[in-house]
Amino acid sequence: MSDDRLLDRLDRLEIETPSWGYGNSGTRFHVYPWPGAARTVEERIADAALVHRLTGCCPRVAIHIPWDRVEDSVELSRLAASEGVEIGAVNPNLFGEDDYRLGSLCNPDEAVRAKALRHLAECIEVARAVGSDVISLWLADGTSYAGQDDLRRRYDRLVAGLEETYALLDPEMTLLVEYKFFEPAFYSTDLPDWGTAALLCRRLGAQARVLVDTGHHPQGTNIEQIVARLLGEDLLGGFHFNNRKYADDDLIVGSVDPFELFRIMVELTHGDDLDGIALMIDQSHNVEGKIDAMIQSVGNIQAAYAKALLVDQQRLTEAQLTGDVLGAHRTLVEAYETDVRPLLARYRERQGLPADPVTAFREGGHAEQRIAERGIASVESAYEQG
Ligand code: LRH
Ligand code: MN
Repeated sequence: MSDDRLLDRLDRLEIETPSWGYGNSGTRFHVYPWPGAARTVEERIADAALVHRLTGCCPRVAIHIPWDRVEDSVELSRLAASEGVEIGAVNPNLFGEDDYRLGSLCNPDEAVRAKALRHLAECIEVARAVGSDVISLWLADGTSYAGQDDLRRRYDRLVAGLEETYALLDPEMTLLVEYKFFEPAFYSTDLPDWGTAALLCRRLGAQARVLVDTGHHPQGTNIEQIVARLLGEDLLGGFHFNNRKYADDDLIVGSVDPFELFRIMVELTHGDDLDGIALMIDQSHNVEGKIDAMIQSVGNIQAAYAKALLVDQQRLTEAQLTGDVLGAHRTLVEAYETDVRPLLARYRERQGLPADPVTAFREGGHAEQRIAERGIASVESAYEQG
């Protein structure tokens, strides 16, 4: 692919950042407060807007309800617009309340299921108010002991709950269905894998699509093959990019296995463009600064995307069709081993962006300004809240 075509593709690459990636977050052991970290939805949007100004490719910020709930959602979208970004996917939260101990849509208690549906209806209303057409749904629902509940009855409840939710969507809305193989449930998860998510999306209809969170698979899973399958079935709706070494670690995307991220991008770039596929980041920055970690993440995605676009598809296909195993593999690795930093610097230069956005953030006084304005917000981990 010519550099110009590649630069055009980079110009069109859009990455959505998560509001929850800008605030203090941690593990059940401790939450280490970061100086100047965002404390309110307004500050989270302001930080997302700064990331967009420095990278040029993050025009939307995903919100999570109730973490980002406000009185006037229309006002929130106006605030975002005044900062130069839009509100992206609206993420319901059906795990952060006592009532959801035994699940939300899959809960044996009908009253709890009804409560969950009311929350989903509220999130669809918020999406309408902020001008978003994406509801991004993850369910923590599951069981922790064999026999705790009937696995088929839970699935039937899940289907019924999702069908009621789907019926509430406006025609232009998309319901992203996110799966995860375990945690916080430790015996069965009601939406554990891509197959279950795909079956549900097929059952619901064309507005339902599968969301692949790169941290939600058992070790050794071939995620790019899942991506290829979902693309082939026109069921892929989007990604929650992050990286993990062990479980759902939510580390910086590409920080543990950049070759895996590249392989995923190779499948994504098979087609002509990424229309209709939401590229979103879903991370929690427990020991590092939030904003520069997000900018680093965006850069890692851009680099993997650029390398994937450099794959000599014709040579690759020839090698594959003639059974030249090593030749095919080397064609892929050649693109992966290409240094795309000069190309990304040209892309940024063309867009009037800083050549190295992380350095621009670090040397731009942005962190110091936020510490002066916001100080250090104290937070307690799950254990400390007692
Ligand atoms: C669950 C998950 C989901 C979000 C949450 C913040 O592990 O990936 O996407 O709601 O993280
Ligand atoms: Mn996720």
